[in-house]
Amino acid sequence: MFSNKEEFKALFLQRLEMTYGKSFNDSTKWDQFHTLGSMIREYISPDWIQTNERYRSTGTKQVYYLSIEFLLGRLLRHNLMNIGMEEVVSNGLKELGIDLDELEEVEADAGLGNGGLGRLAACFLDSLASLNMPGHGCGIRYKHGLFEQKIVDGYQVELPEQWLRHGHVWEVRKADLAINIPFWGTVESYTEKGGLRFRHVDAEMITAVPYDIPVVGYNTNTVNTLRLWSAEPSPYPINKDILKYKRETESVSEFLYPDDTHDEGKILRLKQQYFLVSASIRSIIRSYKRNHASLLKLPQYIGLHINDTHPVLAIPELMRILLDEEKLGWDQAWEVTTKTISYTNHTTLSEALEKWPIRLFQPLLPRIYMIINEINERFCKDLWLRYPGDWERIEAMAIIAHGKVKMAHLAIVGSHSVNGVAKIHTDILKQREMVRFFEISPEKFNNKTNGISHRRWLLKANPRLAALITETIGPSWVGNPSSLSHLGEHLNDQSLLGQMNAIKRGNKESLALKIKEKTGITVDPASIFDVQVKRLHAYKRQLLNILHIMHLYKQIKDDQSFNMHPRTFIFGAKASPGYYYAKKIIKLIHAVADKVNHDPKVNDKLKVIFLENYRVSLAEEIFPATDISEQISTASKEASGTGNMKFMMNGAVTLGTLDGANIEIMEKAGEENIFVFGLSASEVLNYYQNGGYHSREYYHLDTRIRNVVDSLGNGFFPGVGDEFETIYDSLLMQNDQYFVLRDFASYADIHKQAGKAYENEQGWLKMSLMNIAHSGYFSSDRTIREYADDIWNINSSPGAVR
Ligand code: 26Q
Repeated sequence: MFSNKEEFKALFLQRLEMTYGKSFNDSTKWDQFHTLGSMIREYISPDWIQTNERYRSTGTKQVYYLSIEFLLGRLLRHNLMNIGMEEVVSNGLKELGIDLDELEEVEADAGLGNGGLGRLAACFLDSLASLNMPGHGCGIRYKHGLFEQKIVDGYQVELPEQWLRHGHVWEVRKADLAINIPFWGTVESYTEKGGLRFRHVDAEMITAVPYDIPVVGYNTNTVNTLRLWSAEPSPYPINKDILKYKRETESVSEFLYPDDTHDEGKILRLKQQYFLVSASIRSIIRSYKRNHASLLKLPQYIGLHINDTHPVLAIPELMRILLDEEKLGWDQAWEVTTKTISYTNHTTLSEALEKWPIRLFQPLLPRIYMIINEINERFCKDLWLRYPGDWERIEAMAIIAHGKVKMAHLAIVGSHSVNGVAKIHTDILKQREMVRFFEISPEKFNNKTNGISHRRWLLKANPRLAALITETIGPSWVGNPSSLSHLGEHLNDQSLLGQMNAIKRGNKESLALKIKEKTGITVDPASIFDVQVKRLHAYKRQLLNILHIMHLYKQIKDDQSFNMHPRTFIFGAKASPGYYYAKKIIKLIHAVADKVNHDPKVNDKLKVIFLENYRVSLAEEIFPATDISEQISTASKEASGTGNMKFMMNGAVTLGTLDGANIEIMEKAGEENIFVFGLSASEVLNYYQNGGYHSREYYHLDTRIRNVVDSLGNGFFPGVGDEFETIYDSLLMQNDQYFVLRDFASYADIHKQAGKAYENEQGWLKMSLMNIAHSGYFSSDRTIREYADDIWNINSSPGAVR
């Protein structure tokens, strides 16, 4: 391969010309990107082989993280950085007249996820490999990732995303490892050695073809695998029109479902779930059997982790293999299954809890349904022994009830570990949402507060800040992010604070350029960059943010003496295509932006920006340029949040509610280094339980609220008719479910405080520094170590030093 700049250049030129049959001078950016990518992939290959060989020969336990989403983003820069070749390559390319930064932009984001849950899976893969831990990902190779968002006239329009148009340079297709997955058909019983057995017959087969992506650890020779399955027609006879069959088959891995809560109960989604789970587990067991004689020892060597309930069919599928193919008895199979499987819950929103109607489920997956039925009957019998006569409880806890399969119940019953993703979230699971399950198996429940890859979100996304940190406290934080805390010893280092300030300013200038290029609007890098980027959801309360901006606008207009530090409010958010209310909020943000940004009277004080098509690569430019991080969900609703951690690590100060991991951010950073407002989770839950909230009272009593709410419908926005009636109604007619008006005053107050604090530059920089210094806890390395120790029981397994 290559080990220095000259070798790199020579090989690069040779490869480019041989692959594309054109001279370097005629090559496109894309030819260059692809050449470089394939060189890096090959560079990684020997370590990839070695890693697999090491895991096999040492017989170490391996974990498979099953997830319907992996939101990887781009891999070029990340892989270069991890293998330690960024400088060699960047300098080599420069001498050829190529800018690595520009080449990086050619790569399409692998956007195979909706938001937090999918990005968490990607950060976990990075940490597993970087910690030399035997852990791999299993997912679906969607032909189209999350839709591309365009804004037309203030409305969201969705376009199919096209990340595979030029091929994915990191993947390796493994057609020889394809697996056929059966759907539909019936279950036949037969007897064998005197026992009753079952087999699935007359099924329609779909072939799952794996594409492997190497997951390269940072500064190590561990390379794990992300295996993504693609659906293709199988070579089996079929009973229907062949074109119809082809279309139906390929549709299984065509699109990622663009919804991050609502369970629509679509059969294709269920097909995707079984497709992922069955292909993954069959392939895992196939390779396990090459090295082990008995399936009874499976939990000693294999862990299967399910990312939310989406892959919960792993439980009945593993049972099916153990019962029908390996001929184990029920009790043995059940013990192996529950000891192998662990489950993470990511939400307490009831509309997000998956429930599948039996009438859809049973015909599609007849044998799997039978097994779930048996699991349910045995579980209900146990409950009956424990709570004799307590029908209400048994009905509420059953896995199958009222014509539906409850996936969360199956996940809890069929696994040995159930974890929430932040302390408060786990407490809510234990004390409320899953309290009855906690009562019967308290030992299963545990918390694993989320984390983020500090390598992607600080080292890669904010290289200048990373370099300054290294200059200040040495390089150890990269391997051990908790030593970022040493920054705290430099709180009074004027020169450090000054440099931090300059770096933030530089990052804001870059973002300002991007904003100009994308929207045509000029923003002032000296203004406070106040940012809310995340999926659009009522509970995340982008509405509270925009109503408050309307209030500021009115204040600036109405009160000549009103003074505040200039602010640039930045939004980025995709709404699920069918989520009418969320789309109205996007329109509202644009309507306000339109008015504010074109009013010269306020323009030295206020700008509102909506950045289209929020995604990982855009996020990498936003976090480093942010002053204030808006984390304003209705308390109790956001399970954890991970954007909050990315902002913190880049020196933004959180302005938020005591929800999700914000609480832990406050504990780490210190109460004086975060701006907290609003109802607490227990106050919110109390209102839900006992009533007592009347949004109209707040509307009538607070003129600020009345003013902004009225302007939703009184022609305040030129050209907008009864556009925002739904929003108005949600606040006043439907009693404001998410307590927007209840928290408004407190939100406005805390904004005032934050603005004042920003005026004290030294003070602000110190807050910022303290946030960075205490962000090490939120590295996904810490999270993964906790999963490894408490749930998976796996060890670091480093290779020999090269
Ligand atoms: C379910 C059924 C049908 C179609 C789609 C879905 C679906 C898809 C995605 C349901 C939920 C999701 C994603 C949820 C998610 O991202 N949750 C977030 O997980 C983060 C990581 O733990 C947390 O930080 C966030 O608080 C949580 O909202």
